[in-house]
This record gives sequence, C-alpha cells and structure tokens, in this order.
Amino acid sequence: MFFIVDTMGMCEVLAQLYDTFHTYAKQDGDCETLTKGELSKLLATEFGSGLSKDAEDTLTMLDQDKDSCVDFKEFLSLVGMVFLFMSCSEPVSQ
Ligand SMILES: [Ca+2]
Repeated sequence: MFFIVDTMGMCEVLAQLYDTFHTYAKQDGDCETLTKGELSKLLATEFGSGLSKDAEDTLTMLDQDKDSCVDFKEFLSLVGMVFLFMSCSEPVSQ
C-alpha cells in the first residue's frame, strides 16, 4: 500500500487509505470503525505479522474517544506514525 505513494497525488493517497480502511472495517457489518480483530487483520496484511501481535496495544493507542474501536480519523494517526517512522528510517543520501 505505502510503496505506491510516490506515484500518486494526495487525493489518490487519501482515497486509497479510505478504501483500505473500509475493506477491513466492513467485515463486522459496521464499515465506520475497526474492531480489535479487524485492526489485527489490517496490521498483519498491510504492515506484516509483527505489528498484528500488538493489535490490543495499537488499538488502545489509537482509540482517542475510548469506544474500543478505531474510526477513520484515529486510523490516520497510525498512518501518520508509519510515514514519520519511514521518513526517519530512510538513509541520508549525499
Ligand atoms: Ca475510537
């Protein structure tokens, strides 16, 4: 998902993020929020198995309104953290 950002405009990136969120959020019939199970599947599929083991901690961190689910706004916090991590992890070219 994140490797195609370089070739996409901002609107396309947001549309892709929205589509990805809803692909997982709709699995329990409520397409507006991710449950812990849906978040775990999203993390495993989109970020690799390492993060899926921490779904409970990730949900707690993202769940700003404490409703035990992650809405799209809260999901964007995760995306921002991943992009920040990726930008800090890239080697400095000279
Ligand atoms: Ca929430």
